[in-house]
Amino acid sequence: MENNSFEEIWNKLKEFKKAIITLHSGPDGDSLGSCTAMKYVLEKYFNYEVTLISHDNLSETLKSLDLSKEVEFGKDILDFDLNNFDILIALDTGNAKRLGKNKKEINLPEDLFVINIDHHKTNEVYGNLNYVSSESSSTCSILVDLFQKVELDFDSELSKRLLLGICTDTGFFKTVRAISNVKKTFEQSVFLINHGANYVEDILMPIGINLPWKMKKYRALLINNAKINKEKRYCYSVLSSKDIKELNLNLAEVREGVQELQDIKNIDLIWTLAEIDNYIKGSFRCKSEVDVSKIAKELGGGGHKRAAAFILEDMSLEDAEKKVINTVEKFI
Ligand SMILES: [Mn+2]
Repeated sequence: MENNSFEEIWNKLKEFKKAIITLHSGPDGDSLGSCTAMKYVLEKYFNYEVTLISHDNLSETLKSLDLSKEVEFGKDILDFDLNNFDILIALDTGNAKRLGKNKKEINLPEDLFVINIDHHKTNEVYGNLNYVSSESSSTCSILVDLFQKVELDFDSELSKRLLLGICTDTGFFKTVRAISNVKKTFEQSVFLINHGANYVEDILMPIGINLPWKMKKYRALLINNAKINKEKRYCYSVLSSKDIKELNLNLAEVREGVQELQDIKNIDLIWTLAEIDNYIKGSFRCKSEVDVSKIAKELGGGGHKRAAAFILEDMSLEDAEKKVINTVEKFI
């Protein structure tokens, strides 16, 4: 399906006044960066009234940013009467069921206008206007393109918010996913720094090199629990709900773990399985040409070619482990 143009999206945004925006489930830096950047622009240029919510908490690290104070936590979009809003802006959310709380089903009111901007390859194109670019490093990167296209004046606050998403979604310029777009990722970062974002003070010090001890322990546990198949070049690690409760990790923090395994020599494909209350969250990363969004899709999830995720329900951790190995081996 064709994308709508940036002009169409921008002109549509001008028509409205009252928006609801939610971070996606288990929100990350790109979700926080893109949602707060969009809020900032709508308020500053179009006098919008923006309700910005997140059902799930951020990681301890992201929560410590001042930016997080703009978000009302613990609220889902379905806790609101959506008829009270002109527009829902979905950012960094490939599937409408991941808007806010992870849901089994979602039926949005038919007269609620939806704009969907995202970089997940498996985006289900559920908006009235859609812009999906799986080549982009992050949703923040797409917003840089959009705001440049309409010749917006980038100030330091906007630049900082957008740089947050680019840095975190590329794992600080390390994620293999960004290789197709390395030059653009760096160019956009320099552009944002030239427009007032302070990489060291705003991003690197508070997030890049500021991990809570529990996150380091989580990473150590992932390594200790890891199983490696040298011949098939994959590695995975499984965490029980007991492990996760002992470390006091929320969903956003659990989602950050998989990157710990992605730099192992002679391993192409990695995944983690984490038991969270009544479901199992799985995350893939890949360095080879295997498209993990396809594997995740077969397991009921989705994502990017080199980074994808899924949820398994009504299954023991042991059964989930077998099911994922069987599915992976069909693709490699
Ligand atoms: Mn993203």
